Amino acid sequence: MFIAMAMLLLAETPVESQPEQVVEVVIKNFTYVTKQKALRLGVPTAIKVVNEDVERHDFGSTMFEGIPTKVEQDGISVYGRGVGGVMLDPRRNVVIRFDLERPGRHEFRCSIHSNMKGELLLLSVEAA
Ligand SMILES: [Cu+2]
Repeated sequence: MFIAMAMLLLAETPVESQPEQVVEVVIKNFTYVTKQKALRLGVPTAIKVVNEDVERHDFGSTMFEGIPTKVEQDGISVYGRGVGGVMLDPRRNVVIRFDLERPGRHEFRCSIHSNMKGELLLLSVEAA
């Protein structure tokens, strides 16, 4: 099974001028490998996707639907709403920037290799 699970913890308190929070997704041997730390809602978020394989892969997800998203690579940014995903040639990487607004379960998958799937679980954490 090529499933990578990521648990992303979200605090409910919005914080202004928060530095960007980063999620790394490495694609290696037809698997999504994620490194994650606790994330907060309403804070600028960057997903860095690195394709270490010699195959082309996709990072596709509905998690960006309807929210302003910026895709950056080699000094070029593509921005807008309704980003469906990003295709990565071998050995390429990309940064996807957006603001986390919706807690919940967000699946991502490779449209080229149907057995490649991963999931980001965005949990809204109540302050004690
Ligand atoms: Cu793939």
